[in-house]
Amino acid sequence: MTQFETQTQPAPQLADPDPDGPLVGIIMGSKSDLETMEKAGKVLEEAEVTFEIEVMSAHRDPERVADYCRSARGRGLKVIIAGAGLSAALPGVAAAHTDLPVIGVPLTSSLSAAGGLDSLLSVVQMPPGVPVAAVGLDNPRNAAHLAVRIINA
Ligand code: RP5
Repeated sequence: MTQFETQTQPAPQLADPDPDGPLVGIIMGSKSDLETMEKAGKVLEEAEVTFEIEVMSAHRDPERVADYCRSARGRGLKVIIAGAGLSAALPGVAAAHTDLPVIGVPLTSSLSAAGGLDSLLSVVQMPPGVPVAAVGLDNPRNAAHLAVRIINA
């Protein structure tokens, strides 16, 4: 590990995560993202992969995001899908608080700059050691397909 890399600390594993609990956590920065991000849930439903879906903003609810991601592994989640628009910090912040795979979904919104390039770069340009797997702009379906592949790997 170089001086510029960080090591994400995994949350302690609970003794008995709920075997029927969700495997994928879908989170997003705003209610305004929900209609788009629900498409990831549809793909997971079709693949019969259990999931939960919640709105939490890295900027507006930072403590909630940290708590959710730190407890994710212990609750039995295997992958986090995080969608956000504008200065899309949510996927990166999620990856800072868990060692689970995080798939970022850059989203457009009514205030997007450069057609959504703002969120695309915010999701992709993570520092070494804190990875986020990014899918295309407004493409939560691919995030779900990738989550299924990760779970079945
Ligand atoms: C981001 O800001 C959200 O992910 C959303 O895409 C965008 C706009 O949010 P709202 O102002 O609609 O709540 O944080």
